Amino acid sequence: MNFKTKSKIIWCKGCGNFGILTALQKAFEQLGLNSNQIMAVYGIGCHGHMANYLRVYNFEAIHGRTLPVAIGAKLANKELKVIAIAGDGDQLGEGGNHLIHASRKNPDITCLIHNNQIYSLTVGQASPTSEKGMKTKTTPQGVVDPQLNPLALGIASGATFVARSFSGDIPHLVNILTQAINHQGFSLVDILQPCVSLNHTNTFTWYRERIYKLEETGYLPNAKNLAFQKSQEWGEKIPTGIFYQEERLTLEEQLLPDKNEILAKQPLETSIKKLLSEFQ
Ligand SMILES: Cc1ncc(C[n+]2csc(CCOP(=O)(O)OP(=O)(O)O)c2C)c(N)n1
Ligand code: SF4
Repeated sequence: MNFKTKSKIIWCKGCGNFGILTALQKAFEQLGLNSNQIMAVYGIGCHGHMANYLRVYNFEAIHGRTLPVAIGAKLANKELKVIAIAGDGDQLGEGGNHLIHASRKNPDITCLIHNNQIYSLTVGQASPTSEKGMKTKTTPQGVVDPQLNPLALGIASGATFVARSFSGDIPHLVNILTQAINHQGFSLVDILQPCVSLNHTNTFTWYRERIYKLEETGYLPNAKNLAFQKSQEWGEKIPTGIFYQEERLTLEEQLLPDKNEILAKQPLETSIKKLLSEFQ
């Protein structure tokens, strides 16, 4: 199945988003999925341009609100694979609250954070993951706040699959994405995505000098306390891989236990006109 569209890609040359697009398309192929089985919901940002490049059902939500829309879509049609595609500003700033509650509720959806550690579409303001001391348009004297840690937040809030990968390592990213999409429950993937135009600190080289793979160290992602501890590692060495995974009932399994009950396929028993008249 071909997941490419004919749209002209307008990301900057060398942008880390290219690797994520390629890896996602490969992951869908490896999982044997068709375009009409997948729904992607985007925030607003450079990452959101992917809505034009990925041939699946696409919905561009408003800034920070990918997850409520994605959860609604999954509840309406649980046969769909639903992927929320967000930026670090989008998901950890404006949409931070939604990440906590999606992790807690465990809907069977996947959330990808294109983490370029800056607000890119609006050309370079500090985001919640910008490095301390980094000079940006909103922090001319350097960021003073500590970085927000998406993995630690996901683990602490109850996410049942928490992983990190790098857009410069496509085989690793494909592997993590296939496992995240296959996971039954809320899967959170923090993707280190260099923004070559606006973030001159966290470059491809910077990451390559620091990244190592948890799976090559004998690490097992089944202990929450250890996962939380590992998620704190950042700086000289940056771990990637699956930090934590557990099985827990999903939101849909609890709210819609009948496997055959697909809300979107039920006959509409009410008159929309009558319903709307109640709000006039
Ligand atoms: C509620 C709201 N606040 C602010 C904006 C303006 N805005 C649009 S995109 C963006 C930054 C996007 O940064 P990020 O989410 O990190 O995505 P990136 O562009 O880096 O992919 C901002 C602040 C908006 N559209 N809506
Ligand atoms: S500004 Fe940064 S994130 Fe946006 S397209 Fe260019 S390199 Fe990519």
